[in-house]
Amino acid sequence: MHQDISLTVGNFLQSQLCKNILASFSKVIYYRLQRSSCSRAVKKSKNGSGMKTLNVKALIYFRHACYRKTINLNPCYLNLKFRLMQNQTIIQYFHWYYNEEQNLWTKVAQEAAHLNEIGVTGVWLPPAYKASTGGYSVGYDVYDLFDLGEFDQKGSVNTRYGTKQEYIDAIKALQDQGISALADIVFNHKAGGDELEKVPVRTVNPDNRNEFTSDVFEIEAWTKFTFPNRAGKYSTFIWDHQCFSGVDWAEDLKETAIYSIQNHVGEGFEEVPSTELGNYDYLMFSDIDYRNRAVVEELKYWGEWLVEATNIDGFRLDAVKHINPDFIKEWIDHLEEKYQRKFFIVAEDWNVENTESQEEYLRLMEGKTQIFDSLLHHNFFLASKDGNGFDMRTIFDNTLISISPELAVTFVDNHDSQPLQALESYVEFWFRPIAYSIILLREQGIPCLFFPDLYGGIYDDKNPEGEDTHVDLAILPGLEIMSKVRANLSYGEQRDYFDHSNCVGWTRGGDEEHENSGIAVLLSTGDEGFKKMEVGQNFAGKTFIDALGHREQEVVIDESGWAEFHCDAGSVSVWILKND
Ligand SMILES: [Ca+2]
Ligand SMILES: [Ca+2]
Repeated sequence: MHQDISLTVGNFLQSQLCKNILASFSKVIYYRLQRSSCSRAVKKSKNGSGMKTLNVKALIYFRHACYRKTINLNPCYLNLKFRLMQNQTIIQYFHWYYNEEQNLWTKVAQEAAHLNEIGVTGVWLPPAYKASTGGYSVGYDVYDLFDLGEFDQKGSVNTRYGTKQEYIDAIKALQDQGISALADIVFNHKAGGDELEKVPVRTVNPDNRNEFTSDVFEIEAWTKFTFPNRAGKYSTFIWDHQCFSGVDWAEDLKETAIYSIQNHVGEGFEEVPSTELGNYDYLMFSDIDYRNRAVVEELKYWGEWLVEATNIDGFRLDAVKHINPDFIKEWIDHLEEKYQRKFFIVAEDWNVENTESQEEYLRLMEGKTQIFDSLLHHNFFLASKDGNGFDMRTIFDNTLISISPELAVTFVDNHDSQPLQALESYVEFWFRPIAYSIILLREQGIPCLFFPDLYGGIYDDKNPEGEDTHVDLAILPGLEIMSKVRANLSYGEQRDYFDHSNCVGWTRGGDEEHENSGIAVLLSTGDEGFKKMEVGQNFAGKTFIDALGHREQEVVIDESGWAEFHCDAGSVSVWILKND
């Protein structure tokens, strides 16, 4: 694995190997490369020497050339060695109502080999630290970031998902399968303070948080966090009202309002990406104030602690539109600098209106994070409701993937959009295979599967009208097949046939590195469909079959590389080379 090769950096940048790495490397790095002096060499490498063997030494040369730094070998690169040639696929490994008997950390460890088998390369795990509602919490009401299920706080040692050791074991089990583990990071707020403090506040207009509606007065608020049962282990930092920019509950007055905390770093809210409601710094609980340098330093230290305690590979950042973006950048830079490695980072910047705010966030972040494409999810939702009334030629209109495919993480649904949750906009079942074919089998974007589509989910909760409601999310047929097709066959030139309002398709021409690669996808939101599409002349005379098994016929590619492909009504067919 450590054998030397006689490639200079210059030779390396000209090689096919370099091109292959770029094709499947973190898209963030590619984004940065496009702006660097390497870009010309990289473009030229398309006509390179055709090397096929990957090795670690070459990767180090490569990184050295990109960053002009000495880079130490670490397990991250070893993982890459096996991952370079494969499309990336993430799974959100939980949903709001995860209620299986087995705790989640144990389940994911047990499932790691299966996830690898179906082509998953990254697993987004839910918030792992103790929340204010202890063992019941989904995890977003974070109480103590240093308690990963280790201390008897908030009613239990374990979190809803297990203990610290089970979390560490789960991450290790994933990494043993070459899968990256992503931690869910909640930096907007803290909940469940240990002690009351007298806090000087001013109320603001809830619809325009820039507008004060009172003079300064004192309330009693739960803004002091001392973590008595952790007793200073890992960190002695005590949080108080100097660390927060707002709260919404006055204990002494028993009153809810948006209280802007008047602390030593400022009297109003921080500037954050979202200007909804005038200023959307305040979302819930005790809102963290990043103008306080002690807070910034504590959370940078916590990041180091987390990386070293868990060996995590990357992060999903919660609610970034409510958080000071300078802090996020500083935090990422700090960890990448300290550990001399890239973390895979995807930010939640929920928006279903327009691309402008997401473009603005990418600009602010300078390409340091990927973003979930909530706009594409929204289009899926609308299309699933409209049936054949939706013009599938417009499915990518007003989406992140259409303007910044390198940085888009695509998904069909998540824990907020699932039935009975806050942003409920669940894509209807009939359309889900179509939506998954679009995120899994095209070149653009890194797709994120949703746990219930793979495992199902059965739960009860109140609907918005307050009525008891039973939900049964079925396992999605064909999802594992499409995920495997993505991992193994969906490579090469993409040809698009988005030329009909209900029936659209595309092909991938295959490449040399992936045996039998090359596919054709045809979907219809209306009647049974057919379309002539080109897969490439190298397939002339070859037979294709529907991997999903909806269509029983075989399709033979003509001598010019074209064929007529078919799909059922309201369905998708994924055509792959028939194995003789
Ligand atoms: Ca905030
Ligand atoms: Ca804040």
